Amino acid sequence: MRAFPSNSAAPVAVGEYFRQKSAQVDEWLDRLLPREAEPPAEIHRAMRYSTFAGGKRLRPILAIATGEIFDADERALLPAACALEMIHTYSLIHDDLPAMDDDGLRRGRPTCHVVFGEAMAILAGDALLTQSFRTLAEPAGLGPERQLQVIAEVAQAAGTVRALIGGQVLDLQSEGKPIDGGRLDEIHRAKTGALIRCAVRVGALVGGAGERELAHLTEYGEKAGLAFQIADDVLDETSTSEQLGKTAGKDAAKNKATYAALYGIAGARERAAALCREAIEAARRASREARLLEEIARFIVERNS
Ligand code: GRG
Repeated sequence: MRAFPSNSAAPVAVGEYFRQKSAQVDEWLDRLLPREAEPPAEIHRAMRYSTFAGGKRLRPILAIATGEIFDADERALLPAACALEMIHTYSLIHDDLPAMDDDGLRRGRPTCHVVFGEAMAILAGDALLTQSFRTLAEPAGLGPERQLQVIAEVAQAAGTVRALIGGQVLDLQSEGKPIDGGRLDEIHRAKTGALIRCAVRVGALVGGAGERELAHLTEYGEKAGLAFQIADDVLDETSTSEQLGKTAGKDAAKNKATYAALYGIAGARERAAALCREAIEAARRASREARLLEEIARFIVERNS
């Protein structure tokens, strides 16, 4: 299924890759989510409203790019990649709720609770999480052992131990308190990094990567995940809400600890660049076919939204 020369010496057109794969992810998401008219229609409208609001699709694309290194079967890879986007979208819906970040803008649109009400937004998040695991449990030709491994991997990343929900808890508990770089890393390795690391591992597992490759790719995912959050903190301070599609400057306004606040904009950029270089080295150790992962690591720190 590889449409791009990931093993070629020529620079890979990462922008074009994102465009093609985003379109493919959107097609599969459309197939995998309940139709809008399906009763009770309101919840399906809310799920689709937030899912098809124009996200970058970074997590599914990381899973796909990693799976393609091992010539993974698209019929197993695409649903698994979409399951990750469902979880990511659920986390954004819940993160924006009044009880959490209380935000009115996401992916360039009013947030789910602003349009559908708080109760429906909570349910839309819950339903996307549930649909994600239903998708992962559908027969995918992977064999039961590998399929269970993928499901367990995603459940771990979405959970509380060094994972999405646990990171959110640490983040909430740290508000208004002085925290050091180690604690900030701990929060974001969990809150943001776990799902990015998981995306790379899911792609590798679906593709049947060996232990050695999986270890190097895991390191890539961890470094790229943290670099992503540092870049996000910098963008929060240097971009407008229009550019980001979400409310800019929110963390600073809430006096939250961020990489930009802790290290300064230049210092945070340097740290992100160093992590990007380390991620690229790990990807090279994993495979000579990992050129796209190298380009995606660069995109993660150089992006402007
Ligand atoms: C409340 C039970 C319960 C669970 C939710 C809210 C939550 C747990 C976790 C929050 C996780 C979170 C929102 C992390 C932020 C990660 C981040 C930087 C998101 C932005 O990702 P992009 O830039 O967004 O990839 P797009 O819109 O492009 O997909």
